[in-house]
Amino acid sequence: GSKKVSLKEVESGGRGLETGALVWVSDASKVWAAGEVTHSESCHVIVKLDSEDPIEDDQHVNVPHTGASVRLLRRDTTILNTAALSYDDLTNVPELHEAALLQAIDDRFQHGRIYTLTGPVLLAVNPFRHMPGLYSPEMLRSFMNAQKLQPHIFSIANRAYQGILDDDESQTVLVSGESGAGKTETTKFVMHFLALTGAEAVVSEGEKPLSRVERQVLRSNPLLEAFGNAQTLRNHNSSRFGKYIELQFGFEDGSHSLKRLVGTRIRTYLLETVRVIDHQQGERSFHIFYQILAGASLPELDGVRKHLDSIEGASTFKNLGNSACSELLDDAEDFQATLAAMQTMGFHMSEITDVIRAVLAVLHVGNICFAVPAKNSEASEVLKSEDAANEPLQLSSELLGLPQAQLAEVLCNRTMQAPGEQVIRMANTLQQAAECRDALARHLYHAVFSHIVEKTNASIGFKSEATFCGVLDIFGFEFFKVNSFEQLCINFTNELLQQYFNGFIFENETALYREEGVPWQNEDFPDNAGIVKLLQSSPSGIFPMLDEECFVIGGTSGSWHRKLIQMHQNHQAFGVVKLQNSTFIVKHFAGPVTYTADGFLEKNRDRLSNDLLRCLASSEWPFLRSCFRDTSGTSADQTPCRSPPPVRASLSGSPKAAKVRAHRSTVSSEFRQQLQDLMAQIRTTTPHFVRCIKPNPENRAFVDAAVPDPRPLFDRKSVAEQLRYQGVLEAIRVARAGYPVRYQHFDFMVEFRCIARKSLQLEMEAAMRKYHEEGLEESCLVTSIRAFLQSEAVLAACGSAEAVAVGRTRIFLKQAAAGRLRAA
Ligand code: AOV
Ligand code: MG
Repeated sequence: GSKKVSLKEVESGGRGLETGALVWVSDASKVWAAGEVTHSESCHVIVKLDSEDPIEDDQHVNVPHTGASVRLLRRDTTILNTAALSYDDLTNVPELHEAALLQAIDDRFQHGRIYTLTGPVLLAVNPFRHMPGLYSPEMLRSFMNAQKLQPHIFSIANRAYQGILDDDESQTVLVSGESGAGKTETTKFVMHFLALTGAEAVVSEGEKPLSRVERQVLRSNPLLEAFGNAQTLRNHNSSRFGKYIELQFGFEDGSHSLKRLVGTRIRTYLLETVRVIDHQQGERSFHIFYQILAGASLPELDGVRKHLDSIEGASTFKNLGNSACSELLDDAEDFQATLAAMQTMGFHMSEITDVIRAVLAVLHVGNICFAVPAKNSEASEVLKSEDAANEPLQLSSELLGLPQAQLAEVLCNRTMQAPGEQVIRMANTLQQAAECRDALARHLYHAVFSHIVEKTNASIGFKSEATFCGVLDIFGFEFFKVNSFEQLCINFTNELLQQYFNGFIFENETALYREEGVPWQNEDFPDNAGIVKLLQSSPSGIFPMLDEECFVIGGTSGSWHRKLIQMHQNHQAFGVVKLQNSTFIVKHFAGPVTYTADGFLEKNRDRLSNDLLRCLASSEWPFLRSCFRDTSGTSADQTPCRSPPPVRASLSGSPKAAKVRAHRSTVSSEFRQQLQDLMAQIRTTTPHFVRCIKPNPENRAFVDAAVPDPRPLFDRKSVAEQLRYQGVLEAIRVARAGYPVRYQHFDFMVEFRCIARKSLQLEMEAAMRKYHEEGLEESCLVTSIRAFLQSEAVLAACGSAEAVAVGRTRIFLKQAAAGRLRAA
């Protein structure tokens, strides 16, 4: 069949493609399909597609020069199959574009090479199975103190460690990727390397044991995962919160050469507490619930024995539903690890009991049901259950250390008080009572999670001043069928990180040109500042407007939405969908996302009523009191009461700003403040970027030979999408905007010396031999390359002298010049 193809993209400004040229043709399923030009004429070229199936007829594509939607890119022979394996760093590929990048990662992955470098950025494709030897002690040791950056996560970790050691500068490893791409595993490999390398604990003989801090840091992972991770449709161990871990290093006593872990601080972001209430079919709530149920018979749980014995598995609890078991997880075994981790973190038995008691309370509270009382249809009362021994209200109030009547009262009623007036008591409707109950369960769970994080931080300890390596494991860009407040927060985070990444790539490229001694002016720099501003600038950004609406009397998500449209309808990065009333579009860096405005206000307020707060703070259970003490102020009713954020950022603004925030705090304002602090801190460090990639949407493992599967293991379409929205392609585009084609000196001579006249050719070959065999300096190559470039044939082919620049280690070429040289 023949496709209509535009030649606009091809060899921009060149003479087009010569017969025999190898090309990539844009393709619906493969993204880019390999082909070869078999005819080149004035108005079109004909491309023969490489066929994987030898029996199938050769496919030819007729590509007219104008007016079509299919694209062509030149295909480098060097990027073909096994040759690509030699490219550990893709910046060495002469022509790097989307097709070449995709092909290289694909080929490398098929050969079990899950890591690839593009300059300083590490791409990591998730193999979804154990890779023998890839993270062994020998492997780890081989990266310790190594100078050259290699495509491996240990190499990145080592580089960060060296930065701390040699330059005494703090570092950050920024890990990104979609759900299930491998961010958390990657983070753990980094922590593993950093803990062991400082302890020199990978050398089996004379190995130094891990210190308390090192052990605790490693154990913090299973602990946080038990409380903050859950099985989702995309990942059986999905982190439902973001985290930034600062690993601090200091000289060991008596040593002035080795720095090892001396302290740590974990900060967490946006725990997805709604999961406590509800989850999709096929997903689960947080691991800890199932772990407790699976380990119910353990003596460690004797403190809550009475409340465990009445439970008949997950189905006892409305909020867990039928999501009991997971084929991919062993809850009983994991619970042992959770308990062990808590012990390592210094939790006493009574403290462990407190935590488990609170988790059980969350479950029992979820079981409380309401009914409409006979005499008042606008009110609600707690529904008595038939099983008197297992009354949810009673079990909840016992666990919470509150009188039953008081708990029922604050769920079914609310009080209000205007300044200087009497307290008015109002009945909650059935729905309001249920919302109240759910808010209680969510806030209680959040408090437990915060407590775990705080306790972990307190046990490990944090030095007020020490060089550190931060590791950021935070939700990637998200878009679903329906997108809400959470997605806007997450995508905003990604805009900020992208902005930072763009700046880094730009600086890196500028430095490269400087080092090569090649002048470079690039104004074509991808910039998402406009979108960031649309989201956050005060007072008319999307978030500030949302906050404002939360404090306007009678404000609703609808009124906010109307104001948004009025304010931003002409903004480049903003859009509306016709016929979809409550939606709006934000044109994110990674692509446009349609948000549904419903519920934004409520989610942003997320308040626990003051009545409930006062009630919780009056509990006879000290643990609960301590969780809600700080937030149960008698302040004005408009204070949205959230459980305390895990750890207050150290860099928060002035005390005045903090005070104002306390009064008008919302989820988004608090989160944005946290993010601002985070970015400010990251900016003081040397960054290292890891982009995690999910090879296929089904999480199928690398080489599953036993089961023949027609679906590709490496789904090029979804990988290409990930590369795009993680900014990898954009980074390459920017990097190559000036001179898209680059050759190492030697490779350049290999490729083009045949154009030179005989005598020059011999001269070049002599230089190449000397360079290769005698290890001569690059400069001897440069001399003959300069002579080559000044020869008439070459000058004629390149068009102008500016089309080629000779750098210290590379030759830089404009696209057209490269095309003409190849055709010459
Ligand atoms: P995520 O952190 O990026 O998702 P994970 O790090 O949890 O993803 O990885 C998902 C699963 O992929 C893990 O449970 C492992 O089974 C597997 N995996 C990841 N990296 C590797 C690796 N290098 N080698 C072997 N298996 C690996 V989410 O937290 O859902 O956004 O919210
Ligand atoms: Mg994760």
